[in-house]
Amino acid sequence: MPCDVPHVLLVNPWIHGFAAYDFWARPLGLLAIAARLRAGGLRVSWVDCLDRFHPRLPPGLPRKADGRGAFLRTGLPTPPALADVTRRYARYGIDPAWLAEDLGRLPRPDLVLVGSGMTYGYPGVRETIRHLRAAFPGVPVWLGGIYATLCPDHARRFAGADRVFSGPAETELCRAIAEQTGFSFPGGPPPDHLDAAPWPAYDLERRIPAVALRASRGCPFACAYCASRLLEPARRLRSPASVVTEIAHWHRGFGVTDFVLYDDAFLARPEGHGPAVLEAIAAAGLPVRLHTPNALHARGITRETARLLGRAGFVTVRLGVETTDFARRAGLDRKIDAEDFRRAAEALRAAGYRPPAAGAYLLAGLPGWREEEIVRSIDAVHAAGLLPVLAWYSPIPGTALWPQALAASRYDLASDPLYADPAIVPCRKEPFDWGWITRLKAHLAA
Ligand code: B12
Repeated sequence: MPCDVPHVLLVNPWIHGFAAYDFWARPLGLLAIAARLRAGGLRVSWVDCLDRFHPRLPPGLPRKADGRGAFLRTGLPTPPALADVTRRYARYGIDPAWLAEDLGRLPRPDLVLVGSGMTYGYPGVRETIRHLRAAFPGVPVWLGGIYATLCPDHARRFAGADRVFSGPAETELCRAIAEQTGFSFPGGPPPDHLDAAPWPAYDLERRIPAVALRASRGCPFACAYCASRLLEPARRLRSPASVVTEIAHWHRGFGVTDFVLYDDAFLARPEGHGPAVLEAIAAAGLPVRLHTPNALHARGITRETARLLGRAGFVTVRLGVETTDFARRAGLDRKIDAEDFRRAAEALRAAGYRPPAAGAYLLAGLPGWREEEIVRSIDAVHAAGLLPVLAWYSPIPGTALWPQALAASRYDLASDPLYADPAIVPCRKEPFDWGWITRLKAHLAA
């Protein structure tokens, strides 16, 4: 490899927070960028602070055969802004000393790229960047990803990066790398050519517990609580053949058996796309399991699609229901109505899906929502034969619900992304009743 080829190090940062578990949380965005740079001829290295298979990890970290598992958890002092929270704060991911060792074994990079996840996890991003600077003084560190996109000003002030990119920044990033390094390289297809983009570089990982992929980008809906439009403004579809070829590649070449769909609205408009993808996966007949931790669009579940889900190998199926109080949805979303929910639940049951494999997400902690309303939704989901799964609301700047979230919170939400942590139920006024969460959990289990 000639030495004038730039060496780019990509780093998946730690998560800091009150709770984190690997529910198939794969660094899809950063690995997609790694693949693009590698295809462009750059030297690429990869370090994952969330590595659940690091050789220095003590044995016994809980793992499931389907790709999920616990991160190493190390207690940290609670940030002063969250001093009132009685839960324990932690770093999730590998020990900083192991990171330092791993970085010490790498040749000095010309550039470091750091990804970011949930906005409220940013202290983990900041700590990661601090360690990268100590290991490679003078090397530029650039930041992108979800936190960088949703809170760009905050990221510029607090993350400690030299440059912050927002949104699907593939094209801008490749141009900036060429400018920074003086190395001109093909930046790959434009982001809307989904079939032509190189597959995320999961092969850079020590072990691939599961592969996350997308059959589409963007969302046709504009729900008041969701940031999808801010992160991915355009809806674009991938061909069924491309999805199947990627699954076969990871299965046959790397022995991956578990696959996760990260689509925002799989089975949503255009109606034919999702079923065509399912048909193609089923026709390939690969012995793989698929999971949808990010939910399926319930309106797209008919008796036929439910059967197809089973034939394609979908094991864990979640519907995005949010609330079964359908009159409550005005101003929030127009995704589904009572009839859609009834039909989807009935179709899943007819196809043989049962809890806990078949579940429905319900939002909890939205501004103004009362405990008894959530309890009613839990009961309705149980009655429909599905597992209710609570998704606690995380307020996001730039979404339609943000002004109401600001008004409903006991914190100054706008002052710090830490307050977007769903684990602290930020959109409730004081005195906050922690028993609320305990009671809902007990009701879920009942
Ligand atoms: C898949 C997904 C999940 C997965 C896990 C994802 C993960 N890896 O952690 C699952 C289902 C487990 C999940 C769980 C949750 N999620 Co979620 N999730 C998503 C979803 C749908 C897609 C994220 C994704 O991977 N996108 C695909 C990749 C390709 O995009 P990307 O990472 O942004 O990368 C692109 C760019 O950002 C850029 N990029 C990335 N890195 C870098 C680096 C550099 C240097 C550069 C230049 C560019 C760059 O390039 C990439 C290609 O364009 C988003 C919504 C959305 N549409 O984005 C919500 C979203 C991120 N989730 C959200 C929430 C609320 C949650 C939960 C809290 C839900 C709950 N209450 O339980 C949990 C918390 C999980 C946790 N870790 O603690 C919120 C974010 C909240 C916040 N405050 O940040 C979002 C935005 C949805 C929403 N409500 O609007 N989630």
